[in-house]
Amino acid sequence: MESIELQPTLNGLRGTIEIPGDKSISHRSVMFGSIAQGVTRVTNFLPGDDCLSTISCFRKLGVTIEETENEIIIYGNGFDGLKEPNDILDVGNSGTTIRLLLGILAGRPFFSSLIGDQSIGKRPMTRVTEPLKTMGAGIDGRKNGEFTPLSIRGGHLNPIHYKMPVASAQVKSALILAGLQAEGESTIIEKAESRDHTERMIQKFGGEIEKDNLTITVKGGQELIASDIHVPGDISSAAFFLVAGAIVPESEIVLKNVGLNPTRTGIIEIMNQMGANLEINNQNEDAFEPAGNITIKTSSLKGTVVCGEVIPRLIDEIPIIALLATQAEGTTVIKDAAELKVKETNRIDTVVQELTKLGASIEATEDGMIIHGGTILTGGTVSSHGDHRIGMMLAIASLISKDPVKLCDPEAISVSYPNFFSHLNNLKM
Ligand code: SPQ
Repeated sequence: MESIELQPTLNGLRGTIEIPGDKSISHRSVMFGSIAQGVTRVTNFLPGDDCLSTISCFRKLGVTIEETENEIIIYGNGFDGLKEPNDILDVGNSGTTIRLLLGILAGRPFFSSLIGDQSIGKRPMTRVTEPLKTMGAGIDGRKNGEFTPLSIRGGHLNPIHYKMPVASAQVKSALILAGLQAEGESTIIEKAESRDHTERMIQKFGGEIEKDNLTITVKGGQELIASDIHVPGDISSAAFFLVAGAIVPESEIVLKNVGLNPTRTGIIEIMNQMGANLEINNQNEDAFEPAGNITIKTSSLKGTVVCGEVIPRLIDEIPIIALLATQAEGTTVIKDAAELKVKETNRIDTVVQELTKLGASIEATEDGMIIHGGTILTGGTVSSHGDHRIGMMLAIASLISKDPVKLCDPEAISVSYPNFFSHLNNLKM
């Protein structure tokens, strides 16, 4: 399917959506299931393309993984159960897969080679490969290991004491996964707090990790024990319907089972700041990963400033926050978000380019964007540029545009939300 024609909605959006499993937690459940001892059963696993790439890589590393209708079953044999792959590990479009996998492979005494799609080929890997090389891993790749294809020969690792130059859960997680295999205790100092699913999962699998503000300490040589995982819904997927409910007149949507880990809830804080009519209920106190239901109703919104420590806690929601801001009264400024330039696309450029095509008043800055609100969006031809989050943001924009929107490359959406369009259509009155 090269393009899809999307019609504006004539009535409000109404109904309930069961939000699909969290992508970050689904990846990690396969990874931890593979390096733990025993059988891990994962329910509500996200069957998006990215998480399927993770399963495929671990199968090539010798792990038996069964996929049934309701669960993923992983037969882990500890770090030592991983075997030298006789095929290239293809991570597809998934930055999380390649960066966390590098952390695991850094401590494995064998050779692996890794590739991904065109977008992965442009994303920086030195942020992970350099500290892993310092620990003792042998890594090479295009442009001195900056880009894929990459090769890695792991082995004995020294612990690392590392002050991270970027706020990135992927870099942090790769170093924690290497640290688990190192001889001694590693310390990683974050630049700002990023999603902590890896830390939570280590504890869930019986391991130990300490956190003191931005400093994380992990001991090497720990044995992890299999644990069943129920993956909460992905707040990054819920974000598209939170914004849809807020900007489409006469709407009321209930989003069920949304992950509410505080390191991911920046979108809720910003929407509240903008005046969204949003309510959280049935929140569970799950120590592993909290979740709850969110009700969103059509809202009267005002512009805001999005910057500082909240940025890593909503980094993937910035494209949809930009759309939200086009419908708020006044100006919204997003800054401190230069990391957007190294996602599946340069998300500052693609958001500004595609929303401008729909008539938004939006400009790019060095580390974010400025959006003048209160604009009526027109229709037109736009593209996801192969980026799932851009594709979903544009599909939500089509709901409030005056004329139809032709969305090119919509299939990218299956990376994180395979049934996005059926969920959207079910809400239309
Ligand atoms: O996996 P990938 O391709 O990097 O996915 C993205 C996304 O939009 O789904 C980023 F493009 O999410 C990252 C997120 O931006 C997932 C992630 C994780 O699971 O650890 C962490 C964030 O990336 P980073 O570089 O800030 O660590």
